[in-house]
Amino acid sequence: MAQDVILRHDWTQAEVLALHDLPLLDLVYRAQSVHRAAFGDNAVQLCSLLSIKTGGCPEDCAYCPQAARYQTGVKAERLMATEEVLGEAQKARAAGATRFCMGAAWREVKDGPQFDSVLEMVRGVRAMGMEACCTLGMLSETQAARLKEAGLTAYNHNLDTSPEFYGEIITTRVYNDRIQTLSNVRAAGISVCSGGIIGMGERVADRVAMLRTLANQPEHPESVPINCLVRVEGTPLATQKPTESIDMVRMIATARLLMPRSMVRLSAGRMQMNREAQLLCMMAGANSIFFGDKLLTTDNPQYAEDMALLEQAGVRKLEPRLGQ
Ligand code: SAM
Ligand code: DTB
Ligand code: SF4
Repeated sequence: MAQDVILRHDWTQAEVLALHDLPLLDLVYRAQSVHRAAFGDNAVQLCSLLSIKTGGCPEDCAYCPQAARYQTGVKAERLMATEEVLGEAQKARAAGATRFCMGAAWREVKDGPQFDSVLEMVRGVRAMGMEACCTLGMLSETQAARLKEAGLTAYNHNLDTSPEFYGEIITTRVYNDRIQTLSNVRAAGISVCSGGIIGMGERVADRVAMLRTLANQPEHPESVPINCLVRVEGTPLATQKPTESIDMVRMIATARLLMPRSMVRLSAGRMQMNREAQLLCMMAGANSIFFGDKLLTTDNPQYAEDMALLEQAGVRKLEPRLGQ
């Protein structure tokens, strides 16, 4: 049974750093205790991700293979046709997905036929009985309201890193633009999905500041994706040194302690992690993964491998949380 947990929005940097830097097994133990209190068990949500509009993005996010300015081999494509997207959604549902996330390599949403198509896709996904999530870049309050009206469950918009380090990674927008979009999403009554990436050359203080910023929002994001940088050739971050899996575990556990009731998603970077490391992330409070052979443009573990891992560990798959 889920028990009461305390939700705080006034974390200090020192408090969060102290949690993050606990001896690893103490940290994981505490995170798992909070996780059990908040969720009752260790079920994992299976989410499916589809790039509905790939590449050609005008932004300069240093990690991203879809930025037009980097030569990464990702071809710019047009927005996929609605029927094609819904066909993929159907397949994802048959494979066990409870949430279908659609990503577009846009700086921001523009009103017009393309946005109208996205609204149709959202309606179609909801009609299949799955949660629908979009990540389309910046969004106005009116656009958020239209997505809500179409039935959108959640909107993904990552803070990516700390306010201090942000300018080292992206120069074509500012941190506050991200916060503003999150607030527009919230105002429309859509669930917020927001997290970040580690392994971009940031300091531990930046990782901690990012988690603190997320937790100190007026409401915790309902979903917090923690990504490990996928180092893609052609991007400025291609030569970063690989991230230790243990660093992912620390981030996930700290996110779980700060935001007890949020879904914490072990997102990009699973290709570099062995099965044990992934299970340790789940022990630390990760209760959601993207499954399917591709994320947006990069590889993800094979479906059969993921199913075998969950089966072997006896991890239950979460049912959809519709109506949120
Ligand atoms: N264009 C929209 C935006 O930036 O909000 C939506 C799509 S964008 C690809 C979604 C998120 O994917 C980014 O915010 C970033 O956190 C994550 N991402 C992109 N490239 C990544 C990489 N190479 N490794 C890890 N995460 C990545
Ligand atoms: C998130 O935080 N991670 C996902 C999802 N939200 C949209 C995207 C990961 C992308 C990894 C690089 C790629 O496949 O292009
Ligand atoms: Fe564009 Fe999003 Fe990639 Fe940045 S992360 S370059 S905004 S697709």
